[in-house]
Amino acid sequence: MATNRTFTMIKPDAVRNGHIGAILEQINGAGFKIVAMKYTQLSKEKAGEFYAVHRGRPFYDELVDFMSSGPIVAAILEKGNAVADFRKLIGATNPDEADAGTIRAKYATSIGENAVHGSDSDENAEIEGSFHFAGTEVFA
Ligand code: DAT
Ligand code: MG
Repeated sequence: MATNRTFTMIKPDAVRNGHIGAILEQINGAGFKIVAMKYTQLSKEKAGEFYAVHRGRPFYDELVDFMSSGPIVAAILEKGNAVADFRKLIGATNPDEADAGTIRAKYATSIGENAVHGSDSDENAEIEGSFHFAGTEVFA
């Protein structure tokens, strides 16, 4: 994946709360093009694998339970400076610390259930995109 791509998930809380449409509109409005997208649900095993870097941290089990608790929207997004610009668009991990107007400030309910995922590096964007999508499911 090129460095102008990032990976996102609309998490189960935001899906349950009816925010898929508003979040996708904000993502498109900020200039991101959707090059891959699916509505799916992670098994506990898949969620654990996706967040393996956090294994052993006190919130890991809760995170895995939450991320497998309902459907998500997974997508690969394209834009110049995608990773950094998308992290700016979603705001801080803890919604209490997220800038006003960011997706997490508007739609997250807590630090654990924070509405959206955004990759933290080009390398992880590539790994995470490939985790969810086959090459034939990505439309440049
Ligand atoms: P981010 O999602 O902003 O990249 P992260 O990679 O540090 O944040 O953590 C991954 C997810 O784990 C995060 O979106 C929500 C959960 N999490 C992180 N820190 C937490 C904490 N202190 N308490 C509960 N959940 C937490
Ligand atoms: Mg992270």
